[in-house]
Amino acid sequence: MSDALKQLQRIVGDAGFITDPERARPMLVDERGQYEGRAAAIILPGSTAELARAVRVCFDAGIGMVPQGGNTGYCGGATPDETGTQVLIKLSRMNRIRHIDERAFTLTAEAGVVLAEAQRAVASHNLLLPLSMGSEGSCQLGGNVSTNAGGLAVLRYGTAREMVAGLEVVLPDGRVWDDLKGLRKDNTGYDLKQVFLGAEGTLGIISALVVRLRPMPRARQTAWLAIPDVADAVTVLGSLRTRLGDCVTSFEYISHDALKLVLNEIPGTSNPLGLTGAHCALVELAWFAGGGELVNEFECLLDDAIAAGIVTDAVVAQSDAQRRAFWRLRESIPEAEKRAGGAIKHDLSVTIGALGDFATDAIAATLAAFPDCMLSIYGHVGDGNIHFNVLAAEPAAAAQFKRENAAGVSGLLHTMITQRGGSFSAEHGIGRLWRTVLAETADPVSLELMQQIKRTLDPTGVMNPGKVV
Ligand code: FAD
Ligand code: 2HG
Ligand code: ZN
Repeated sequence: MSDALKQLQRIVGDAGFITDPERARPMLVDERGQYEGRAAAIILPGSTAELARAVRVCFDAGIGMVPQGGNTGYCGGATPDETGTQVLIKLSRMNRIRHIDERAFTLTAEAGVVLAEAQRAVASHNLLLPLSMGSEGSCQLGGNVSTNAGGLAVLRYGTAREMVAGLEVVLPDGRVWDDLKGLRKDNTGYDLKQVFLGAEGTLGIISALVVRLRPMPRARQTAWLAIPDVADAVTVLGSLRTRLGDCVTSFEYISHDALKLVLNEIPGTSNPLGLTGAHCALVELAWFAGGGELVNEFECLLDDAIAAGIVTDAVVAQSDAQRRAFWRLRESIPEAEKRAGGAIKHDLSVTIGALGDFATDAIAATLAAFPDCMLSIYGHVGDGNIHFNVLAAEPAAAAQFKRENAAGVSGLLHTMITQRGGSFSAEHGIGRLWRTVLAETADPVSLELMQQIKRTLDPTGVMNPGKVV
């Protein structure tokens, strides 16, 4: 073992130094099984001080460092490369909640706190941490803000970036930047935290953060709608927002084939509206007061939409169990895709008004070029963001289908979305997966600025090398 590795072991102790290959393996393979890396060591620091000392050792020795949270990211950003020279820094032991401030509506926590645990902790104070996604049982706050995660309630509450009131970051040379004051207003110079949010661990390791919370709504209503297509979903959402305002928290689209995949692959699921062959939307409203009027207005709106033919049928959840069953259908789509052999995945966004036409054209173009595929299209229509996932028609052919068609399918869809001024990675980031696409498609000045920021904060390139830029 090199001197540097021996120093790391001394800093984090035996509890924080993993050598057992069985324990190491799940941390060296990414969520989608696209990358398998090797590491010189895997360390789990127990505090910011330990993390900072460990980073300093790596910096001095010129060792590349790869931060990892829950390892649920989609772009291989948390996986070391294949050389076996990098050190994987896993944040799981830094999982303490430091403070919940009921008057300031903030949570101060270490970066390794699992999102669902943070949600539960603040809920016991009648507060809401509005970030929510299918991976919340495993992903960590540090990973969430490092990917600027989106999820299921961006429509009302914004992406992870908008929930951050303060950060503590260990910089690539081991210095600690402490900005955990949690101020609502602070215009003293540049807002430095923005640079680290969504940086996917390439500029420093987030060790703690202050998260903005919301009051816990007193009531909510969840409905499952059958709709003709994405364009109609966008129209329905427009009416919802105009007539009900900001109480619309989620508006998720689920294509008929995505729903069919879940019903086939996930035991215990059933179609809330019977097998009508329609596409669906999952709508959730949440409010504090004036619920009677809201519920009436929502029912009138659904009647009007049905009369106009933009909704063909609707069911409102009558219990929490039914609400959870609706959400399970939506959140199980990634797992259903996995069970069907996996998908060539895309995370696309355009301005919401352009989403309907984009979906129609992209479906036609993909089916024309790849007639042997199955499309699983779903996602956060309220944010102009859909997951346009392409699978082999037969699960048995999935591996070969993905191998032979991934470049062609993704090239087609990324070209189409770029031509429409959209984004080829709306919420999942760049990591290792889309680094070349970013380099090829980004505005040259944007790319130059990103590279300059990287060089300024990480001049020797030791922080998550080979990711993003
Ligand atoms: P990791 O996967 O461990 O890391 C992700 C990136 O962040 C890596 O580049 C890593 O180096 C870096 N990183 C991690 N921790 C730190 C830290 N403390 N400091 C600096 N860098 C760090 N994403 C969405 O946006 N919306 C969704 O709706 C959504 N749904 C999902 C559903 C499922 C079933 C799954 C499997 C994933 C989903 N994701 C979604 C993707 C993923 O869960 C999110 O990107 C999540 O924020 C990643 O958090 P993590 O802790 O797992 O990060
Ligand atoms: C979701 O919205 C996630 O469920 C995952 O962002 C999307 O698996 C996917 O393609
Ligand atoms: Zn998503």
